[in-house]
This record gives sequence, C-alpha cells and structure tokens, in this order.
Amino acid sequence: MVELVKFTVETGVALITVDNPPVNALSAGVPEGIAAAIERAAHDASVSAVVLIGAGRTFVAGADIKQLEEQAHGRGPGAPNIHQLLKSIEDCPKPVVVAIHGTALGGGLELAMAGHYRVASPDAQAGQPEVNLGIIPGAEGTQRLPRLVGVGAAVEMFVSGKSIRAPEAVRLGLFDKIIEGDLKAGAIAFARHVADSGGPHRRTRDRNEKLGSPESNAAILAAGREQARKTRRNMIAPLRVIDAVEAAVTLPFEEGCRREREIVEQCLAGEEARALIHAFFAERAVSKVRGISQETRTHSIRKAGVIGAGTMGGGIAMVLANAGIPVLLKETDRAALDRGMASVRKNYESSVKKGRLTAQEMEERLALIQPQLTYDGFRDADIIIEAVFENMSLKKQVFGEIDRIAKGDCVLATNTSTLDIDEIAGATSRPNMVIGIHFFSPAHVMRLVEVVRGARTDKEVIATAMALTKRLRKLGVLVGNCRGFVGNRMMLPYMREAQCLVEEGATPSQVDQALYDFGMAMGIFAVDDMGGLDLAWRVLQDTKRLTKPGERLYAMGRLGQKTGAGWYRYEDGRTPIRDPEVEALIETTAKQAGIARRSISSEEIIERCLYIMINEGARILDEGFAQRAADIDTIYITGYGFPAYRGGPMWYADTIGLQKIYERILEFQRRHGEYWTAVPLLEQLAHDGQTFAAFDAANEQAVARSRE
Ligand code: 3H9
Repeated sequence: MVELVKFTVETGVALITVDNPPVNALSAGVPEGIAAAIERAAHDASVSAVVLIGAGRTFVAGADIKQLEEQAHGRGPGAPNIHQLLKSIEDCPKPVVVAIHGTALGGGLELAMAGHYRVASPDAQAGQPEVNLGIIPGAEGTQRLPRLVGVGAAVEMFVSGKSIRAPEAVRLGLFDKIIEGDLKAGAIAFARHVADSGGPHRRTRDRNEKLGSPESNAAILAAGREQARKTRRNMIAPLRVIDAVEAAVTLPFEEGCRREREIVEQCLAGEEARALIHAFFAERAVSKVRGISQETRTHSIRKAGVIGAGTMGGGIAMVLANAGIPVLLKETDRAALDRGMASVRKNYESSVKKGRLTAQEMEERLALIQPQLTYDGFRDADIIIEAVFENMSLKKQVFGEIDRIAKGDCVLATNTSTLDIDEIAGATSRPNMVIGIHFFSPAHVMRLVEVVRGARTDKEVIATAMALTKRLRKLGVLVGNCRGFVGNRMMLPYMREAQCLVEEGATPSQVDQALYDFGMAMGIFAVDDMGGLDLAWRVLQDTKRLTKPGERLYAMGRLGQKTGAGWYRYEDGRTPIRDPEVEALIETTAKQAGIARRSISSEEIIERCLYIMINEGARILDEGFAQRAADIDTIYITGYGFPAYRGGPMWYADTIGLQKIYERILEFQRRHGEYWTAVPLLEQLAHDGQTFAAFDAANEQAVARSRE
C-alpha cells in the first residue's frame, strides 16, 4: 500500500509529508493520513511542534478534481468533508507550521490556513481558483481567507481565481515568513522557535480583526459583485463566492462554514461546474497523443530559424526567445526586416511598461533574435518555422530552399492556417520531417497552437512539436490536415450561417449581440472585421459559400478594421459602430435575391450559428481530423472565445441533447437546403441516445484495450 502521508520526527518536530504525486491532491487517504499524523503528534511527548509539508514538485494543489467531477455527475460522494481535519489542526495543542512550495491551491490553501503559521519558498504561490471550476472553496476557505488577508483582498482572490506570489502573501498576512534555501530545514527551525516562544498560537477562526465593519464590507461586497458580473460574465460561482464571504463577515465561524458548504453543493449540482471541470480535464488530455508515449524519441531543439518577419513570424520569434531558444529571423527585404524587428521591440517594450518584464530581460530576449536577409546559420537550426504570406507557390518555394539547406534531422514546420501540409511537404525530399505548427495571432499572446500532422509526418516529429509547444508555454492540440484544420474549418459554416441570418432579416449587430449574450468573447461579424473580410472572402469563395452581402462588402473594399469599415464602421480603428449603410445594403441584396425578410429571434440565431458549427465538428471527428470531441472544445475555448463555462461547442451540444440538435438540423435542412445535412456520426449518436463525451470515452477505452 502506498503511503500517502508520512510521519517522522526530527529534533522534536513532527514532520508530516503529503506524498501523493503528481500534485499532492487531497484524494481519498490523504485527509485521513494527515488527521492520523496530527493525532499522533499531539500525543507524542517528544514532539513540541508540527511541520506539514508536501513532497515532490508542489504543496497540495487542492481537492481531487476527479472526485469533484464524480459528484457533479451524481456518481459519487465527491471530495470528502475535511471540516474535522481542519478543526483538529487548529485545535492541536502544539503549533502547526505549514511549509509551502510550488502552489498551495484550493483545498491546499484551505488546509494551510488551518495551520497556526505558514512559511514558504520565495517562489511559492497561493490561490483559490475554485471559480475556474464553477464552484466556490468548500473547505472553509471563504471563512478563513478574509480573516487572514482582509475582506477586500479575499474577494479579489476568490473572484479572479488568480494566485498570488509569496512576497505578496507575506504583505497581506497570508504567509508569515519566506524561507530562503532549504524549506524543510527552515520550517523545522521556525517551528522550534515558535514552540520555544510559548505562543499564543492563534487559530485563524478566532482572528476577527480584519473582518471590517458592516459599512466598509457593504461597499467591498457590492464592488466585488460588480467586478464578478463584468469580468466573469454570465457565471454563477463568482457571485456565489461573495455570498459566502458575506456569511464570513456576518455569521459566527461555524455557521459561515455551513453556509459555504450549502453553496458549494449547489454549485456542484449545476451545469457551470460540469462544463468547467470538463474543460479542465479536456485541456490536460490534449497532450496525450495516440501512438505516442513517453518513450517516443523527440528531437532536441536548441536553435531555431523563422522565415518571414511579419506579424506572425515576429511573434513566433518572440515566443521562441521567451523560452530561451536562439532564433534566426529571415526576411527577403531590409525594410520588412526592420519593420518586423521594430514591432518585436515594441511588443517587448509594452510588456516592460506593464511590469511583466524587466528592461534587462527584454534586452536578453532581443539578443536571442538574430535578424538577417540570408539563410546563414540555418544549417545548424533544429527547427525551421516558415511564416511567409499565405500562398501555396510561395510556401513551396520556401520549403524547396530550406530542404536544400537544413540538416537531416531538422524539423520543417509551416505556420499555415489553411493550406495543405502534404502539398507543402511535397516540395521537399523529406515529407516525414514536415509538420504544421499553426500559432494563433498574435502569436506571443495566444496560447492555442494547432499542431497539424501530414500524411507522412514521423511520429517523432509530432512528439517534438507537441513537446516544443509545452516548452513555449503554449497549448498544442494535434489535428489532421484538412482545409482550415479544426478551428477555422468550423468557423466557416458558422460565419456563413450568420451572413444568411442577416439576409433573412437580422442585422449584424443583432446577431453579434445574441452571440455575446450567449457568452462568446465577440460576435462573429466583429471577428470577421478583425480578421479581415478578404481572408474570409477567399475561403468562402473557394468553397462556393459566399453570400451576397459578404461579396458586396468585399467588392466595396470594406475589408474590416484595417480599412475602417466592414460589417461595422470604425472611428478609432477598434470599436464597431452599427452602420445603416450596411443594413441598407443587406436589405437590397435580400430583395434582389427574393428573400422575404422577417423578424429573427435570438434563440434562432444561437441555434443556427452553433448547430451548424457542431455539425461540422462532428464531421471533423467522423473523418478523424481531431482525436477527441474534447480537443475541439479546447480549441474553441482557448482560441475562439467560446465560453469555458459552457464547456466548448461539443460539450454544449451534449448539454442540449444530440437528439434535439439532430431534429433541429433536419428542420433547418427542410428550410434552407442540403448544406444543413446532418453528419452520420451525429445522426448515429442521436439515434443511440449518446453524447460526444461518451464517444470520447469509448474511443479512449478502445485505445487502452489495444495497448494491453
Ligand atoms: C478544490 O480544491 C475544492 C476545495 O475547495 C474543496 C471543495 C470541497 N485534482 O496541470 P498539470 C492532474 S478544487 C486531480 O498538467 P502543471 C492533472 O489532471 C481544486 N488531478 O501540471 C494532470 O494529470 P495528467 C483547486 C489534478 O505542472 C496532472 O495533475 N485546485 C489536480 O502544468 C498534472 O497537471 C486547482 O484548481 C487536482 N486538483 O500545473 C488546481 N491538479 O498528467 C488545479 C492537477 O493525468 N491544478 N491534476 O493529465 C492546476 O492548476 C495545475 O495542475 C498545477 C500544476 C498548477 C497544480
């Protein structure tokens, strides 16, 4: 039996070590182990103080989210109630010092706050990220954190879900001391010192001095609710957590704890928690690629070459430099190269201004980027990433050139967002080394990267690209080589359907408002204006899906933000303003096409925009261009502003019910034509009463069985 909690005594101090890799979650056995160890320390006459510490890379990262997931789906009792454990720590007659390294998150921080003292490594972090899972802290965190850091700071941490660093935690009163050097030794010395001092060792529950006055709290709670509505649009948990803080400042401790428990249980019974817990595990599943294991060899990447110093190329060079990888950045003409480097510098300077980078770090990163007009040095590059203009013959020419220069084991990557990877690979003598690494724009900001496997890409090259995205602190999702890959491929029918809706009677702003209210970061017309109507026009034209209004706006040179007008007008270059000229144009094109305009509801807008997208997602899955429905969800949440609290488009489909979606698709097909034909996979799952989540689970099981 694995020992999840170890008990040792060192020079009169009991050392309780939680050892539950990878992140010391409070899984079954851990709370029980800590409780038994506290009991033992309390009764051991040779022990004068206790240190609670985590083994491995971090202190406790919270409750076991798998257990929470089971509870949210009504499949299990959920995370254990650790009230008794926390009480036994607080009531321990000997001082309990919690030693924190890595991250003390959620239940981990709640456990730490029951100790009498907290010491930490200089780089430790602490946070209550529960709202990111659609719940509130459920182990008395809402009652103890305000007592330690004050009501305002606690509300901020709960609503944002963001962690704070050790120095800030000390300033706020959450941590008592930062230990430089060996944490365990420092914590033991600290414990001995407080034991010798004789106390009092105050229980957090008794510390009411930071709980404020009714007047000051009313203002803080109102501002917190306002912040929650603004920054966590449409979400429930960030508002409910403030209800729990209100209980902390108005009720006795035990009653406040009971209120917290009620709220967390209500949250766990809701759609928001199920969706966000799905999103949490979906994001972590993307790194698991079928056919690739820990044993798969990867190429080591010590030096990179980037071709093209435009917005994408410059951004990619920054991302590589940020990870400490030297980059050669090549352009064909001096002016473009200078412009590219100036924009890289400007981006770094803006980070320095925001305090995210020091001036010295900026200079170090800039020094890693070597701008040049030739291929000098590319022979030593371990990876070359092409980021030139989106044109097949140009890309083939570039790949022909790098094929002649690059060393044999160099990974050849293209940043194309739509073009055929196999055709590009065909321009080289080594298609097995070619892969797509599709960064999203701006590359230095967006986390999502689609890693696109070609028909002949080696699995070592795939493993290398996936490992590289991790090293670059990006989220790499493996997709197949089809037009638009996964993200943009699903955008097209979505965009087209929105255009059909405006022809039939809606306005661009009405469609965008409905999508925004649903939770999208931006409406689709605003997105089209940002990306450029020429981009969408080219793809819709190629796939014969252009609508009349889209075609007319393109012909008028209304290409979106960059020309000051597209579906909207722009006065400051960024803020969309409703344009009566566009609405009149739409009415004219509809009349010419014989379309009788009618009033369209928000419900119809959401159904048609999303169901057509979901149908395309099902086609992508059916054709094997995505490994899992959950991967599609991750792509849409991290790259396309889909609300995480709805779990992504495929999860959202499951919550609506595939049978209902299938029936609506049949109805839309009757009304609008063949392009609304349901994909066989969707039809099958609907027929079987199944979900995309069940489809993923069945596939994972099949893969696991094939490995046995
Ligand atoms: C909570 O505490 C509620 C309480 O108030 C009590 C309520 C009653 N549980 O992210 P990584 C797995 S809610 C289970 O790749 P990193 C993860 O799935 C919780 N599993 O590593 C992955 O598994 P696999 C509040 C967890 O170094 C592996 O660990 N806490 C948990 O990039 C590695 O994860 C949080 O929300 C967990 N709690 O980042 C913290 N955490 O290898 C959530 C991780 O099979 N966790 N796993 O794919 C994190 O933010 C990051 O994992 C962390 C490490 C920063 C800790």
